[in-house]
Amino acid sequence: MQRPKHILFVTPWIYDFAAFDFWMKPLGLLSLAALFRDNGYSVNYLDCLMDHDLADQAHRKTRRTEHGTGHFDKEAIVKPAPLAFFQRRYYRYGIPMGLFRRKLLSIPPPDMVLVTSMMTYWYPGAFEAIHLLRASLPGVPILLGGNYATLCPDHARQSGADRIFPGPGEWHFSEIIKTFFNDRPRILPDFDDLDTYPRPAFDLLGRLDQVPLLTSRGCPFRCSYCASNQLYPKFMRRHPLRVAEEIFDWHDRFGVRHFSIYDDAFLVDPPSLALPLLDTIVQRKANLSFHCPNGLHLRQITPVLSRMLYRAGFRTLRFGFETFDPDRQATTGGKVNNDHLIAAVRYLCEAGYEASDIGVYLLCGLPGQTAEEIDGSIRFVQSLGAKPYLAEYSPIPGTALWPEALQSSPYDLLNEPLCHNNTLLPCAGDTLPEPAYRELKLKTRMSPR
Ligand code: B12
Ligand code: SF4
Repeated sequence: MQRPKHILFVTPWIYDFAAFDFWMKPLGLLSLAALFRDNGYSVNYLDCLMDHDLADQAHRKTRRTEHGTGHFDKEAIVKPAPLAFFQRRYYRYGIPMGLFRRKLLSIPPPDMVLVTSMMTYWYPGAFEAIHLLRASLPGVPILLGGNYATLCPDHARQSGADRIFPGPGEWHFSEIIKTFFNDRPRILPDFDDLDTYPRPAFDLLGRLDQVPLLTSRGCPFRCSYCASNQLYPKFMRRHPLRVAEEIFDWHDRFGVRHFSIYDDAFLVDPPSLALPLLDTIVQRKANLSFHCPNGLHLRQITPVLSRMLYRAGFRTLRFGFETFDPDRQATTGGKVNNDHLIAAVRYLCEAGYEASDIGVYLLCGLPGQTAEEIDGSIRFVQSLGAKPYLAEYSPIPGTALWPEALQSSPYDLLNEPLCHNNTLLPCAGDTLPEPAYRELKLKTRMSPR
């Protein structure tokens, strides 16, 4: 009998001015690993961001929280030429190069490597990983996918990968194994039914401090600054009971107590997903904690939903509010208005949350946005006792706001994804000068009145 083909999955380093592990795990890449494994392939995982091997952690300088966040190890590096002008240090976040090479040698030689990518402006990490893999594994096909490959496919063709695969990897699975191994799939999900997709192979990470959940793909809204619809044109959800089964399975088999929610639209239409799911979690009395680093929708918050979120253990709440300016709320997609925020804070507090537990994302640096607008939004959030967080705008190719982003930015957004980096505030013009931005950032840290 033929030995099963070995497939290696790689999460690259992050090259950036700042990066923090805010419940970050390679959910998409490990979903593909699960699909390969279900089809009889043997799979391995190499994480450039973190060493998951407990026996090999002596080099680590950074600590992690017990709920699954923490700093990455990092090394200061020379800025790439397009960012040389920017007065901040630039880092490679993740494990040392030497450890990467050692780990690569310690696993069975792969027959194929799949590299993922997340932010468009993190591509140097993917390029570096591909370069090193190519040098160590001559002749082995290296494939690149993920958000960068989906949003900047032409640029990604310079990565050195043999092929790039934009969009959900599941859609390409048959083609990949046919092209490279002349194989045919034994098991394929029904692409229109998320309940048939395999669960991400997080077991490959070893000890699990937290597990991210994806109960849906896409979003029914169409906000002008957001990539959700390009990445997942159709809004699809899982059955709440399948999600509950997944949660309790991670808990029962791996002792996981902390979960993060990666959905773009977790709370949309609560009776069809959130309410039955929360109800099942409450019934189990399993003492779990849930964290929502990716913003939740405010307009769905009702007294009932607030109580259920509280009782089910939703501890880290972040909502996408973006601005208190009604005109901008309307022109960017109309997902929320000020009354939604006022009502949500009231209901959540009545349910048991402290107002300061309620994190509210505010977009900062949109084309034409003024410091006064952002200041007003911060004050509005603080006047309710909630906690504002600035989300610096990263322009994304293909979004409705992209043409305006190109016009407003002094940088070459079109040809150089490094310039999408939100730290640059690439589309903030004279209406948001750097000192004003720094002052606003400080204001978000002041205690609410
Ligand atoms: C969860 C999330 C986060 C998490 C972290 C997640 C993580 N794993 O690292 C948190 C909350 C921390 C986060 C933070 C930010 N995020 Co974010 N995030 C997301 C989100 C919602 C989901 C990502 C995800 O896991 N998707 C689900 C899985 C299934 O998809 P996937 O990983 O892409 O994998 C699939 C395919 O890509 C493909 N695939 C993947 N790899 C490979 C490899 C091969 C070989 C193949 C064939 C296929 C393939 O197949 C997979 C399965 O279908 C996306 C939006 C989205 N819907 O994707 C935004 C998104 C990526 N984030 C974005 C932004 C702007 C940010 C922030 C900058 C926000 C801010 N202003 O502060 C920060 C930056 C963080 C930092 N500097 O450290 C933007 C991207 C911007 C850009 N220019 O690239 C996105 C697209 C959201 C948006 N509004 O448009 N984010
Ligand atoms: S509601 Fe959120 S996820 Fe949906 S399109 Fe708007 S910003 Fe994107």
